[in-house]
Amino acid sequence: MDRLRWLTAGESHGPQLTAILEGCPAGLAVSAAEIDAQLARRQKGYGRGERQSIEQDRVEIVGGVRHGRTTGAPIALVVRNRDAANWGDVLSAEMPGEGAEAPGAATDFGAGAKPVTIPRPGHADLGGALLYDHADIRDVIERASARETAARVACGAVARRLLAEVGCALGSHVVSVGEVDSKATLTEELLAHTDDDPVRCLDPEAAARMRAAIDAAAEAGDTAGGDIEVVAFGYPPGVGSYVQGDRRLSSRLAQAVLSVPAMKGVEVGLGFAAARLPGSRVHDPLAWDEDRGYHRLSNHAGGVEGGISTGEPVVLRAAMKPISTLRSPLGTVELGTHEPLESRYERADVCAVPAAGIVLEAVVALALADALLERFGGATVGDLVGAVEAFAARCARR
Ligand code: EPS
Repeated sequence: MDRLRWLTAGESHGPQLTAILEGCPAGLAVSAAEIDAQLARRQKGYGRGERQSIEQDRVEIVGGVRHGRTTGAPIALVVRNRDAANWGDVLSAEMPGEGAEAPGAATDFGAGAKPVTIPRPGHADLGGALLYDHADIRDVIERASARETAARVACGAVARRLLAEVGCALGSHVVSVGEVDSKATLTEELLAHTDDDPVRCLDPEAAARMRAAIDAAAEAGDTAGGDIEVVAFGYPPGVGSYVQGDRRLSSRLAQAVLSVPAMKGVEVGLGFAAARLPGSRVHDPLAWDEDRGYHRLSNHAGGVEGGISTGEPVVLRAAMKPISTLRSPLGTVELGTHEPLESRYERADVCAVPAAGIVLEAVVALALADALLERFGGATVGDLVGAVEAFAARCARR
């Protein structure tokens, strides 16, 4: 993350999420409506909890965009937390005054002034409390919450717009939930249909069974994970490099995928399956014709060879673990007293795999845009597009 940098700040139940995206070329058409459309996609998905009925995520663009176009300055984005109104001064930056009481202190989802001292297994709770020496795990929960991903999706929406300028469009679909696998393949034509089903699965028969699996998990007080595939079509060839490990496009994409909370595995192209196949069934034969120039006859590599984009679709898969907050408790130990206890429940989703697809699209778009800008530069969108076209013309002459 060198050329296009982004940072987020804010707590799950604090006043707002804040993001700064720096390095976007000038002249890119950016609108709050387009960012809001991405934010709305992230809020949906079968298996979400009550929180999404409180939030209606909307972005405020407060820097770097003038009259609908980026200026080249850092882009500042704000997404307010509507739920903050239910948390009184629990998250306030100032010390609450004498006798101040948090509204919602009696609710079952954790809004209260009482310190949280029981770490939930699978969360950042214990590690965070020990790392930052917090006596109240609330200080960890608030920032470790996947609520933060709304800010990433806002940044990612800008990156998507930039990628569109060079003819690249990306999307995602859910390929498994628990034991249920989808047989569908995401094509460019299907990009407009990935959100038609509430589990975001393109195989209707599998989608029905995925919904049943999520219902069964909810019934059992449990949670469900799954796999998500992200595909970027039309990403220019020649981005990334083999010359240094951190320049490999594949390593940058893997880092982006694993930066999303709950992601435990990542595959590029055939991924883990490639290890079980002979080389003759893994590697993509090369070809050349007048229309397409150099190309591959298959795309098992997932659009990256030698750390360089090939021009074929970039195909990534992410494995998401089940949400760590369970209604049926697991064993834990109280912070400080060391008393063995059962874990506490704090309102959460049963399955966030469909929503995670939107977050993965955002971080992948940001990583692809960053690598693209690093390779082709550009103070303006026109500079960038011109450099991509010049490289295509150079390749066509070889
Ligand atoms: C989350 C817990 C839930 C989720 C949240 C992530 O929030 P709450 O504690 O308010 O019920 O809804 O995700 C979001 C708020 C969101 O917008 O995605 C967690 O602990 O990570």
